[in-house]
Amino acid sequence: MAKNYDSSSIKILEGLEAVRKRPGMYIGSTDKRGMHHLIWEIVDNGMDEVINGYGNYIKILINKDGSITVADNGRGVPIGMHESGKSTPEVIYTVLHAGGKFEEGAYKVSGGLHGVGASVVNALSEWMTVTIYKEGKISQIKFNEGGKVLEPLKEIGKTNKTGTIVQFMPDKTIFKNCNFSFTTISERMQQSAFLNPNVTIEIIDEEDNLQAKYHYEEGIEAFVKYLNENKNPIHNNVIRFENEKNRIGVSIAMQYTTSDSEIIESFVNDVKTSDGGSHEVGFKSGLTKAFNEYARGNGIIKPKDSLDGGDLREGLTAVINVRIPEDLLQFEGQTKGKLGTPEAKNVCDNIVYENMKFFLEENRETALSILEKASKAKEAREAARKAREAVKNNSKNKINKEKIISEKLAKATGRDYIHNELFLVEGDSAGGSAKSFRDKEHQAILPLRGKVLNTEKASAHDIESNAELRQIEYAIGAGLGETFDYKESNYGKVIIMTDADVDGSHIQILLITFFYKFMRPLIENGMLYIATPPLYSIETGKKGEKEYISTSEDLEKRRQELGDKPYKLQRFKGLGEMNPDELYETTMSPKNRRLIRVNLTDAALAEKRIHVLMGDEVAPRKAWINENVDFTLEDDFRK
Ligand code: 1YM
Repeated sequence: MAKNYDSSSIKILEGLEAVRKRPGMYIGSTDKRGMHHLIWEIVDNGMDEVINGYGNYIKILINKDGSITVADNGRGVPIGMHESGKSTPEVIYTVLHAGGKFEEGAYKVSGGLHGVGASVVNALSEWMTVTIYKEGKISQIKFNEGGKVLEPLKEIGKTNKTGTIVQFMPDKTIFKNCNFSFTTISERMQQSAFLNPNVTIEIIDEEDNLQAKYHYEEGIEAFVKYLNENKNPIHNNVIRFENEKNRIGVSIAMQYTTSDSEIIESFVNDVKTSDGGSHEVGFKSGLTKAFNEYARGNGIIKPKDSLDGGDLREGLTAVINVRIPEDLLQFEGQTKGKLGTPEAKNVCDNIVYENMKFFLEENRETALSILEKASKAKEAREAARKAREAVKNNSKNKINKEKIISEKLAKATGRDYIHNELFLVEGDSAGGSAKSFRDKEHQAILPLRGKVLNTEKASAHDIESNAELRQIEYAIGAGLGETFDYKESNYGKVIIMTDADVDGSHIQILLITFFYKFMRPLIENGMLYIATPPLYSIETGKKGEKEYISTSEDLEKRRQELGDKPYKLQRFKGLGEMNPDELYETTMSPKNRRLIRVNLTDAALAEKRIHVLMGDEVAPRKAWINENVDFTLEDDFRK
């Protein structure tokens, strides 16, 4: 086609060019997360169609060439001419904010980051093809180079089906070194399927031969059962209620277990609110009120006493989905993961209060067992606080603690705790190296001997009787479990430093499990890190000049660059093989090191994953490892 750019198409290209110049403004970032955002944008359009009652099926393919295909069986994107003289699909996929559903006042149900839609995906793709089944015809339009029309909309066949298929190839010049992750996609799609009981979502990874299919008739009730799969419920039926007040719809499913954690997963218009917000606040206050009134009314506590909300939520797993019309919608926080809408608080409070009061009256046995659990939680909390005070005030204990850690721990001398770092080092030999060459003011070293205890099922008592974990607890000095207070930590960063092999990874997982279970606020506040030691060093030409390389891909690249030039390659089988100064320069020095921050984006998933990885059942662990762990690197070491 002869390209004849009129003024409107110049405007369009300028719009798409703006997206390419500052992709972060539209999709958050250009890393792996941003690249997955492209999929969510397209899937959201298909989900909206299903939520509006058209179609019931969404399929996502990770193709062998690295492109993504998303298909639905809805009405199909409109194929008529737009008033601009272009086809409607051309407008939808090239004009920012195009389409009826993006117009102001519209009710965008499953919102993306900014609800910017399909044209942003097109702008950030090498090519995109849209195939539409509608009105007896199969129509197709093709774009390339970030949204330029390659072939305008044309009929390519006949059909009696309806639906939309979008295939796109993310632009590699924008998303460098990114791959799509089957796990990331299927976890998110499973969540969508829980929230939308009508839909079936299938994910197929053609590259790695993986597939998953989600459909939950029971909706969020099935979500709660899924989250509680590895726990022991204290009542059989999931508590479930739904209501609407002041145009705000509230849907809740919850169940108590014997576990001591609290899991609340909340959503607004199907979008996860990771940082909670007014709906969660209302949920909690309504729940606390209902339980306290019931407990007082039935003589379980004295009229003037009250049970603490935190104690009443011990062992609770709840899923909250709130529907709020656009004009009331308000998000807060840097990542917009917190609901601000003030009206949602009272609505949730009222609905939860009324329904829970009714439930408790009708289910006396369940009410009593939850209240008994809450009183136990309260007692345990008070006992722990007293014990902690006692330990603090007991000088003999202090001396004992000192003795336990002084033998192993090389302390930092700096008094500014936030700037101090604790290295947990695999093995005495690497520990020795790290002790001899470090920044003594800010870096403390605690060597660990071999594998630490698997704490998946451990109690605080088990920790106290385990020398290794007790050393970690005392070195950090901020308590354990209930009594842990991250503000009292002796270190601003705790850094796990292990060999880059299978055993090292295992030790990392064991330690992360320990911190997750007993010092979770340390992770929540971004204080836990993993060090990344190099795998190779290369010496070329000048003596003493070494470069360090941390992946086998980088090594291959460097080798090709070097060609015939002579070089000396060293492979580090472990931290212990490095000289102390080498270990410091590559892995510990803030100048050169690369630390991975351990984060908890999703507490419920983290807990499930830790159970899968550290629990008794072998089959789910095997499946997870096969899917997510690439052993080829480690295998190299065994040759
Ligand atoms: C794989 C992605 O985009 N499906 C899809 C999109 C639309 C419709 C149906 C649709 C919507 C409407 C009417 C309407 C879109 N329409 C528009 C626009 N799947 C996918 N399926 N008819 C069909 O909202 O009124 C944008 S997307 F702009 F036409 F409204």
